[in-house]
Amino acid sequence: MQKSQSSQQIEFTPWPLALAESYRERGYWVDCPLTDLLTRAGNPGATAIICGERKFSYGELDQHSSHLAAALAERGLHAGQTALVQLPNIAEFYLVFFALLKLGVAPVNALFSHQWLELGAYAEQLQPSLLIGCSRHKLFANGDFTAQLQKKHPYLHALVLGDTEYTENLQSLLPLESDTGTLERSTEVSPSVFVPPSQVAFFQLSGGSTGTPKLIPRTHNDYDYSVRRSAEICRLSPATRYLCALPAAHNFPLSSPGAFGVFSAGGCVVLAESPEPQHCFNLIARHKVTMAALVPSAVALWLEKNRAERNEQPLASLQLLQVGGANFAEAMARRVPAELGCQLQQVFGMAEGLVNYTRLDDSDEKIFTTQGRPMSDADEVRVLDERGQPVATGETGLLYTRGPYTFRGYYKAPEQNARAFDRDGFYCSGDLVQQNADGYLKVVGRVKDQINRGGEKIAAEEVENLLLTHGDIQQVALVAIPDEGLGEKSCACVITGNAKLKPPQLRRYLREKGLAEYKLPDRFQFLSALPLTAVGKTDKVALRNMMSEKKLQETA
Ligand code: AMP
Ligand code: DBH
Repeated sequence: MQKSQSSQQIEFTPWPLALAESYRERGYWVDCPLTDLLTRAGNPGATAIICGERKFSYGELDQHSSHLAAALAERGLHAGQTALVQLPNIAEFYLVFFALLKLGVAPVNALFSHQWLELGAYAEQLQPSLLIGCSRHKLFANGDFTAQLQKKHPYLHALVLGDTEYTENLQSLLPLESDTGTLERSTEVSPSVFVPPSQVAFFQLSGGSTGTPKLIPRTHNDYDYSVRRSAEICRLSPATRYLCALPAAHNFPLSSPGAFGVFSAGGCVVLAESPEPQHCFNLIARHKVTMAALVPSAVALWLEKNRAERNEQPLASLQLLQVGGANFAEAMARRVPAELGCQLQQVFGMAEGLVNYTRLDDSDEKIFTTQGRPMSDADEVRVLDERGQPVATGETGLLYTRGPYTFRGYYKAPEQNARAFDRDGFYCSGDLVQQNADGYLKVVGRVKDQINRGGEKIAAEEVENLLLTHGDIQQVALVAIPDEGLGEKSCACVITGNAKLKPPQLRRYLREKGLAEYKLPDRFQFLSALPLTAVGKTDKVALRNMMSEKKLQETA
């Protein structure tokens, strides 16, 4: 029986009709699928990706992704389904991404640092039909995790890529399970499915502030606009050589303007395994990289390394360094052009939508002291006090926003959505900002219960809930403590009746629960009571102050 169109569409909260129409009329939404990024620049022979010793042209990326899409279709995958993908910074990340988009299967791209707790939570929410992992990750080093997921989700197809020559692996993995020989595959096929560009293309990950990680549906139209506009602001061209050193799945290196922006302009993405300075400096020199994106903690490492290598010029080709994801100190911002010899751009963005940039022709003052202004004229920003009233220009308030690429609701999370959006559909990011008269924003703090560990976001509640399942823990609060390298680290304040309880035991406990390593508390502090607010809730502000004043001693 033919499935109806609506049953093939993935659920999401749409923009109100009138707004959607105005976004189209004003040219923000152009109703093109994101897969058009591969052909938009019109030069199939140009190199799109450099990954180690391998290069992929636009034509190859287009063709390989079509083959993969066709092969997956032969396996029974079809539009309207979802996929759970976890790949490191390798070309196959994009190849798989585009294959799934061509098929109309919406992926969530888990970060490579995620473990089974995160992946399991995404699978629970999405009920995916396909799992793609890589044996470089310990979860996929043997078949246990896959088998475990398949037990819960019996219709889950799984592809695990080996550790070398991934593309060949992808090809060889494609035959149906029952097949012994190779699969006959047309080289021309692109599965002819039609997912309207107003619909969900994929899911972005929220840094979160709740117990379970939340998923952000992103449509073709909204994401494509954010990519096009970002590429324009950053003046990308076919000559752009972009170093992707942050995790490829993250919204910043994916779309601000990130790899997708580079594809839209016909430039080249050079993949780095990590932001480690020596590795990146080698890649910059070897491939004449013109642009890179980093979090502040990585900038500090680059500056240090660059100082140590005084006489060499490893960064000679680098014209623009984008910095975002976490608070960036003005003093360090000033050092970027002075010491690395390239222009700085500050980026304040979120996987939920709104992205702010300092512009390339802004004054030094703006570039060093602000986190930029919204990329789009259609971005609506309100800075409100706790009663929902606008604050005066330049005063601190909560950031609320809506616009043509800011989502309207987390996936299947009505309670969370009721709290995260106001009556006018403005999303409250939980950031405390100041907006000056010409619209530039400074991020001065946050009210969401989150720790920003060098750009990696930790929802306090998620870690607290897990620790509370430990029989010896009566109460717990996770708070941020200042850290020179990362900006913030996490400290778990614990109340226990067991005087023998030690941090290594608790870390082991969390690891066994399948929690990502970066979410494990950096410190544990055993207390006899937690400070309370007037209404009896844990007073995290007081606790944070206590913890940062105290010379913390780990009872390891
Ligand atoms: P996420 O929800 O994981 O996409 O993280 C987005 C959050 O990262 C924002 O709401 C901010 O709290 C933080 N963030 C991103 N960029 C910056 C920046 N340039 N300065 C300070 N905080 C930032
Ligand atoms: O931190 C972020 O999430 C972020 C930072 C810069 C982001 O999503 C972005 C740019 O798009």
